[in-house]
Amino acid sequence: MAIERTFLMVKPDGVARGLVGDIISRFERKGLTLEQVRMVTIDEELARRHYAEHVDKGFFPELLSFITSGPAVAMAWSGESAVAVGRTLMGPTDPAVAPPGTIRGDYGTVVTQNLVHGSDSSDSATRELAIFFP
Ligand code: DAT
Ligand code: MG
Repeated sequence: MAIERTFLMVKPDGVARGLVGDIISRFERKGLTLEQVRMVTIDEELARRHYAEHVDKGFFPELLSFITSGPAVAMAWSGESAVAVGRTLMGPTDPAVAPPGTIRGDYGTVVTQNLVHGSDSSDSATRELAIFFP
């Protein structure tokens, strides 16, 4: 048992589709606590820092184009096992195979436009929170 912080973000597709309230509500109803929130339009430099582990991947150009395409909602959340809880509510990376009941499973069909980002470990959370909430 440990209170953790995690970085969650509604990506540009989620904002454009009017799903910010639904997505925030899911994390709230689960029992996580919203600590900080801000809208941010991610530029290339920020995208390369946030997605540093992916810059050399074949899909990075598409990811870059998508993540910089409009405003996103960056958030700091806290709670018991917040990192794992956030990932569970998001669902697997590819919405096509994400189960119903998860954010990606309920709202997406393609891997690039998968609605949400969530830290995948406590170390990632620390790194990502420092980028978006310095
Ligand atoms: P996650 O967002 O579930 O942590 P990730 O860190 O592996 O997934 O990848 C970051 C984002 O990059 C992901 O949300 C969508 C995109 N992506 C990942 N794998 C991809 C692939 N094979 N093709 C296209 N986009 C991909
Ligand atoms: Mg990831």
